Amino acid sequence: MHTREQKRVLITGAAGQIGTELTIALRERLGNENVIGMGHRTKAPKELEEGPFIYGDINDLESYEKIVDEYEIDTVYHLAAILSVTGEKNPQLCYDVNLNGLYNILEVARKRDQRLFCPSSIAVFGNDEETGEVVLKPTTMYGVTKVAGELLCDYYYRKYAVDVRGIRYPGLISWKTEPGGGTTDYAVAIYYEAIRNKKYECFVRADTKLPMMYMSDAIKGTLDLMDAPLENLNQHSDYNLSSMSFTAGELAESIAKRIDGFECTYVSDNRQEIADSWPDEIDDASSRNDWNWDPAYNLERMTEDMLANLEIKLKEE
Ligand code: NAD
Ligand code: AKB
Repeated sequence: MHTREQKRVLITGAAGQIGTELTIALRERLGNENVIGMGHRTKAPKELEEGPFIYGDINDLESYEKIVDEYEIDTVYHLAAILSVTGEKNPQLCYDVNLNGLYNILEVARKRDQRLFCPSSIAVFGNDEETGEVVLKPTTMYGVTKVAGELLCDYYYRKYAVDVRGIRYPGLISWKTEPGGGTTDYAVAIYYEAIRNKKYECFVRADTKLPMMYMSDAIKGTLDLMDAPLENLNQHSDYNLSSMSFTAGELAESIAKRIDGFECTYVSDNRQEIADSWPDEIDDASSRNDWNWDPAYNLERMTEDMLANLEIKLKEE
């Protein structure tokens, strides 16, 4: 079975950190009118005004089905979710959106033979209490929903042949749309504060090391996985993806090299515990082997690009 062409695409969570940039990238490929952004409560970003942008709730099955049928959607990039920090504040909402919402997306895809992209996260991992090894035993509700979501997606592939694919993204760093509700958000906020105030108070310790990735690599990975021939894939919803790992202290140093007088201080809060439960590196050999994953950015290249783009963006605000 080969990979089917995408003609009419829906992106849930289109106003979010990844959704904004993925919508732009897909519109460049398929044409503005063929890529429908779906927001929930967040206002549509200016960059998405060129094409259709509608509002919907993935937990409202009937209205979601209407949207999919009205626009004759054949592929869904399902980015709507509740992230780790918000998930710990409201575990019930996190479960509802990340699992009941995903179930709706999968059921609609099964009945209409749609292709799906459903991302996961490094949050699926946790440390085994006895051995200290990194295992699929997350301690956050977000992580629990992400592991269960991967299993649910793989079930739909095996049982119903729904072509659903997914990546375990690391913490994503970008300048177009600010992240919110995540543990890795400090790695974006630090750039904004470095430019605005030359100082940042980081909510994890300086030695906290996590896998991270620049948004343009994440978008490239997403498109490459969706383009890959189905027969090349040995996994479906749980591809590890990595490009760089650094400590909060190393991130601050890479900024201080470029912004004279920048100072970062560190005051851990409850987000430290979440960060400590995640691995500091992940092995992405299967993505490299199965669909030629090859990231372009390291920490220094990313910092150059982030600062250059944010300087312009913040001047215009
Ligand atoms: P985001 O929080 O920026 O955007 C998610 C969007 O989902 C929000 O705009 C929100 O309005 C929408 N949403 C929430 N509830 C909804 C509902 N009931 N119906 C419809 N929409 C709803 O998230 P993001 O960072 O762009 O993440 C997108 C996906 O990538 C998620 O699955 C997330 O778990 C995954 N991911 C993100 C990162 C990262 O660093 N950004 C890392 C790993 C995995
Ligand atoms: C979060 O911190 O919750 C996300 C993620 C790594 O999944 N950025």
